[in-house]
Amino acid sequence: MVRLVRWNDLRGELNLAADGLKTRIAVVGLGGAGTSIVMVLNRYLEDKNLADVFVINSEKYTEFKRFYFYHQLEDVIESLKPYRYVLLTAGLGSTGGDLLVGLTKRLSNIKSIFVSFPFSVEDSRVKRAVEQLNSMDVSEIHVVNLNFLLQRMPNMPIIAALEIVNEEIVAKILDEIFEYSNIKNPI
Ligand SMILES: Nc1nc2c(ncn2[C@@H]2O[C@H](COP(=O)(O)OP(=O)(O)OP(=O)(O)O)[C@@H](O)[C@H]2O)c(=O)[nH]1
Ligand SMILES: [Mg+2]
Repeated sequence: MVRLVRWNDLRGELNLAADGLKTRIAVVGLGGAGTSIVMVLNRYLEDKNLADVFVINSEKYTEFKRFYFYHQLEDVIESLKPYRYVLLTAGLGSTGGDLLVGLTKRLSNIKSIFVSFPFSVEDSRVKRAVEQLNSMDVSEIHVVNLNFLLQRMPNMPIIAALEIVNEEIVAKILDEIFEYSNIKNPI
């Protein structure tokens, strides 16, 4: 007996993006925080053909297939133009945040943005983060306020708490990747 399945389910089983084999989603991590976030994302994506991960940073601490230094911004913009959906992630108040804002002004395919808002003690970063948020004209901006960490996990070392935040941001990014791919989130 031949088993007929719904196309969306078959596409999911085969790990295909919505319009065939070509990946149409790019996720870009900018700066130190953005890089840490996409490193977690890479662990979940493995080599599934669901999204292409880009990294833009001043230093390269590990091997990435699509790595760009800050001065290569024009190259990364050209590489991102063909994608249907581009998702950006960074810690605001930083160089990575400035570059993220820059990308929103240069690309018309940015679908959503995932950022963290700095701790109150990071004085100058807070001011810069507010400016960065105010200067973006993107409807889907998801912000994690790092100050809530102090209430939620007051006794946790900061590095461990940030790792949990990064996992939460990645979960949201994965939700969107699956939504755009028309695949039920299996995770
Ligand atoms: N979500 C998240 N936020 C982080 C993490 N590490 C730092 N941050 C926050 O992100 C802000 C920016 O830090 P980085 O991303 O390292 O900054 P950068 O883009 O490398 O740029 P500069 O340090 O300004 O040169 C910090 O001030 C923290 O508020 C992380 O692992 N995850
Ligand atoms: Mg840094």
